[in-house]
Amino acid sequence: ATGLQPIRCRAAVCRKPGEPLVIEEIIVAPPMPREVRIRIICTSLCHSDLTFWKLKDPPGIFPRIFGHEAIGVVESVGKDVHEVKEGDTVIPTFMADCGECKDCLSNKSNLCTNFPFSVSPGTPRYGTSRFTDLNGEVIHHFLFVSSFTEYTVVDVVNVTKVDPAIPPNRACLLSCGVTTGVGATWRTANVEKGSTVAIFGLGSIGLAVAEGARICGASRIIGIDINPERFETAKKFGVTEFVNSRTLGDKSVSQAIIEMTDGGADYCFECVGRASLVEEAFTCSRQGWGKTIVLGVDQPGALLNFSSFDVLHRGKTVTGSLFGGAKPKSDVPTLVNWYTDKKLELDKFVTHEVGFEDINEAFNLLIEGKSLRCVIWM
Ligand code: CXF
Ligand code: ZN
Repeated sequence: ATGLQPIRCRAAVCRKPGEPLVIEEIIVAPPMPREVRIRIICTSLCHSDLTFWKLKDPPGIFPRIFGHEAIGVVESVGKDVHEVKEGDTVIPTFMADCGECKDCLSNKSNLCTNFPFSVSPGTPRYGTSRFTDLNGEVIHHFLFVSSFTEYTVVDVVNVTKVDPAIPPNRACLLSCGVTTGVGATWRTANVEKGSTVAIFGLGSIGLAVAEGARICGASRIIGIDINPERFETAKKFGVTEFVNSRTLGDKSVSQAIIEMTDGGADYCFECVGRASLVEEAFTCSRQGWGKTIVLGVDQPGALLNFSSFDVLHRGKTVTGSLFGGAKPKSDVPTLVNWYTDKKLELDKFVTHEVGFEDINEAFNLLIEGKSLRCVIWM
């Protein structure tokens, strides 16, 4: 370990929105108090990286190091870090778990009050950057993780120690996408055995919801998408029925689902990020106990439109599920155990693996819809 010295290493820097990443040498400052410096083993590409990589406004958050789904080894720790030590294998998460606030102490919430989630360009505790280029220019962080670099600095509230025995190219998926989808069924919705589940959007998050629903013992898992090719893949994730929303004619998706389920689905998950789809999901959730869980990210300021009648007279619920409602420091290790016990399948999510120098290929595969998860090895 280099202790409290700056490290010079390679990073895939995004200089301008939407432009290919450039692998360059950067300087990574030592961790500040309560921070840890991590050597990234591997990272995978999540759709949120694409969303923010493309984003032209608000301006001023470039150059930036993206990546937030990863696993690594602690290289050094800052002052007052007792939870992890040099050599520990850790999973960084964009959600914090301070373990001390009202939310972290409650089993009902994963929304840390002391370190709330935001898309800040800096670290959570200081709001500053640990990255500079060789000209001394600041490079910004992303989602408190920034994993497209050989070394990164993450606050101790954003790292979870895990069993180093788990293969890193599987464990990294628990850093964002798979935990979000599986957590949404297990932690947010609490899907019971025998339930009927409807999933809007069969990308990685929708498929992780299907995996979670299968684990929870749902008996019907209905996948809704515009791309019929996705159904073949979805079958491997436990999806039992498919609705192509493009070929329904005059019927709306919700009408189709209500007919298929004799009154509506018990749990509806929106995994696309479009307000109109949340409304469709809400409409086809069953009266009395139907729950709609919002996972997709719409434009900031997007409003949801549904009737107060449906809430009051029909007893329906809508809820969000950031990181699947999972608490990083306790739930991520549980999911690691589920993988080891062969209860949770992770292998099928990894469709591609590339070396760090081919990181732009991982972007292209996801943009073209060819990959679910592409692991990038450092
Ligand atoms: C997302 C969650 C919602 C806001 C943007 C980031 N997380 C990870 O992909
Ligand atoms: Zn993500």
